[in-house]
Amino acid sequence: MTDDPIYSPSATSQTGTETADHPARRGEGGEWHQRPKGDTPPLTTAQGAPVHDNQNTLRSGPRGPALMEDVHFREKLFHFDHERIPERVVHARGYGAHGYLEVTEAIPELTAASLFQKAGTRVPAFVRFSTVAGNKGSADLARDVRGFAVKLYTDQGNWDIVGNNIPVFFIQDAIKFPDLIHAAKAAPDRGFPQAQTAHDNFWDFISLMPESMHMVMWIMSDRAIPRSFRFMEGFGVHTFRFVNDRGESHFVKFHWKPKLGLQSVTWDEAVKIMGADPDFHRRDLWTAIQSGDFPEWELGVQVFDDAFADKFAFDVLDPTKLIPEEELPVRIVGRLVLDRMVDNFFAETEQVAFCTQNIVPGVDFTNDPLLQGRNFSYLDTQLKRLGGPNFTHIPVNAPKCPFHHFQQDGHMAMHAPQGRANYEPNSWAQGGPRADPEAGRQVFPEAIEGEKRALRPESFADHYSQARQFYRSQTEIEQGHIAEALIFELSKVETPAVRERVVSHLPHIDADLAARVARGLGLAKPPKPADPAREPVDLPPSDALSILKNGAGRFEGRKLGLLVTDGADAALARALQDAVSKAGGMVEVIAPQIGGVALSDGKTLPAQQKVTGGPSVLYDAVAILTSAEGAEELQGMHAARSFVADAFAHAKFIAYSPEAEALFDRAGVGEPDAGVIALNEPGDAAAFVAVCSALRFWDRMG
Ligand code: HDE
Repeated sequence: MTDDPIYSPSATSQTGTETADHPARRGEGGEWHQRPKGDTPPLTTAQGAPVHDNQNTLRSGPRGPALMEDVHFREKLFHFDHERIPERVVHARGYGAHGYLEVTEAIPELTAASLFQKAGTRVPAFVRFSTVAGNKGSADLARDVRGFAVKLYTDQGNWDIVGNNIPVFFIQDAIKFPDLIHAAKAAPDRGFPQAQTAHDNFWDFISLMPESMHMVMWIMSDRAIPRSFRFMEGFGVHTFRFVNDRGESHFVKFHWKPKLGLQSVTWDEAVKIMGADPDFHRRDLWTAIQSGDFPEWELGVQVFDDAFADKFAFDVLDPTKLIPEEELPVRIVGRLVLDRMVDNFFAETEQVAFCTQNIVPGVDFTNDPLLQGRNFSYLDTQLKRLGGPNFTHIPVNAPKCPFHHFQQDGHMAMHAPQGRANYEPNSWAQGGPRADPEAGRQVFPEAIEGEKRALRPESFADHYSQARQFYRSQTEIEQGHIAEALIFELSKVETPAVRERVVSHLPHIDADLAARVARGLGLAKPPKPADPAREPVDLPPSDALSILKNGAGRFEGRKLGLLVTDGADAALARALQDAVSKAGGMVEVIAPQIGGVALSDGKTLPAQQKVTGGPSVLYDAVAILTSAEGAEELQGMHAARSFVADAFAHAKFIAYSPEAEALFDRAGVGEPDAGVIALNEPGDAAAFVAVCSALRFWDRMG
């Protein structure tokens, strides 16, 4: 069905018309009752039979009971009743898009994977971003890890890199995953809170799991409240193996680096965005792709050998550790571009089934205990979620290369394999496929020995050193955000002993951080530090771990909120629009009415938001252009005053026309600073947009 109003909505009130006297029969009434016209296809049942009435159930007499034999009615409701499938047990809230991976550097010396043999090779990709803890309908800006799952449709089968936007994880062994997720999700007795970790169960569990401290630093940092999927990194997390065609293996960690740089929102913005636009991230991706502004990431690899692994300070199989880029640079080997939204959210984004065990020849697993557990879990979960073993028949999950196997039958089988050979070996002429030792997976013949025991390796025992390294690699502003996030979350914890137990881990990370959080919680005295399994050590700071040290340095892909009133200077408005568009950004116009405003030249500037629906938290920078009367009108509007006050509080760059100045006072904004810029003439617009590439005027928060 197209968006065009083929049917007249005015006719939707047709109810209670006796079938025999139906307007369509009488050849009158709403256009939407009429027979299909032109190329409008007839409505049919799922069996293909044309439907004769889609407004009234078949009944006995005009006010009598409905009849069982109304097959269309029964089929319609039967199908509707079964529209939902179980949501993902984690990562339920997500958004996907299509694109491709282009290899920019061939690496045949590292891997036999066909896609890496030649620079320029492109393979189709499907990516789904997600939050972990919330339900399907939760808000996008929850403080949470973001999933970054990539399915690559190669000519050797599907390869899934099911990663996150944070390079480490909470736990070291998959056996703890259900506990972690139970603790993080809504409490079982009360069914809340949802999509947040600011509650007793989560912090109780965390306080008893020192191995989670490194990840805790990441989720309390601004990484957990990204501005957009487009401005966040992705990581494969585990150490994998590359295996080349000589059977030689290297370890590898996967990275996705956003072309437009990193950017996050502040916590106060996140809280307000969740109310103003719970779909903020999905709308952002949708808008970018629909307007041809295709998001792009570089694919990077950190490749190392046994010698590096042996001398590295931590176990490379421990998923709570990363390898700093300064110690092992990331080599860029490809680019991932998302250039097409799905046709149908359910068919593709909801039904896509990522599985860590989907690898291609040339890529192999390591013994990371989390990865080993995941290799069981993903296949298992799809069976429940998608209702049977044939989920690879769903187009988004099907390989795009030829495939031949003897798996058969089961719920919803879509393929009709031919011939009698459904086993192997067989001696039939058309005997079907056979395993190919050369083309098939090259399992790295790692020598394994050891006693069969349930234990945690000693080499996984240092839980604090990398947490300290992460914290100390942040700018002061970012460190402040981590401390504030911890104070916020722990202030929602009702049990004092849990708050204190969390704080007892912090001195091993940083004494100032511990003192600040203790003060912020009003603890009478700092708790006794927890006993570390191993004393932490100081590691060199890594600039790559900070968002602000890797500032985007551009306004490209960002959004300016332009608050205007009738009579605003037309030349200024146009100059701003031009300057933003030249910088690769977008302008959204906010006006007292959605009908837009008449600018000083009498022309209408259409609006996309009414002031009450377009708070400044939705934008990266704002401009306020008014006439003298317009400024007065805005001063009387709470939403307009909040627009300015919030933009100021969130350290945004703010441009204004001289007439709008009085609004700052009324909004309670302090002394305007160097981030608040007057636009006296159209020529000032480009300079303002250039300043905006710093994204925030942090001095205001310092
Ligand atoms: Fe997942 N995870 N996970 N996970 N995970 C799922 O699979 C699991 C882990 C990640 O957009 C589930 O299809 C276990 C780490 C993403 O569809 C499930 C363990 C990382 C997605 C599952 C982990 C991830 C999932 C739920 C501990 C980052 C969403 C629905 C051993 C590297 C994929 C589903 C999508 C989804 C299990 C830990 C990333 C239940 C047992 C570490 C991005 O199979």
